[in-house]
Amino acid sequence: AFNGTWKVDRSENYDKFMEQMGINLVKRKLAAHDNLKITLEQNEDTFHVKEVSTFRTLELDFKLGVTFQYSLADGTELSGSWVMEGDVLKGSFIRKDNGKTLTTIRQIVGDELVQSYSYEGVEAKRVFKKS
Ligand code: MYR
Repeated sequence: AFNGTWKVDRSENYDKFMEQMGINLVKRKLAAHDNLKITLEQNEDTFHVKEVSTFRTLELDFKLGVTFQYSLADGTELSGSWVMEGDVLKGSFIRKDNGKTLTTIRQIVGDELVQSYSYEGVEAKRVFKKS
């Protein structure tokens, strides 16, 4: 269900979320128009991810339940994993610089992919359409 290429359509509270993450105004303004496109390809419990944005292009593989490293576009390093609960992908990642946890959920709602983020009491959402 997650397979395909997903292009960000809209975001909710993403600026506040990035602010809570400590990202400065200039970077937040750029990130608001990052044209993020995520391609997901699932094979049993392994996912191949291609991420394309105005910031960068990267590809990675992760296995459900297995910890991996991931860097945000600003260089902030995270370590964590995704698990599948029913039809929902749940991610829990720890920031290496301060030990704080960022959680995120991916789910299909109608014909959209909704990714929710939570960090230190602030939540945000980005909604992607299949392209
Ligand atoms: C992936 O599945 O796409 C790779 C792992 C993603 C890790 C969690 C992503 C959190 C992104 C938060 C972006 C907000 C930046 C302030």
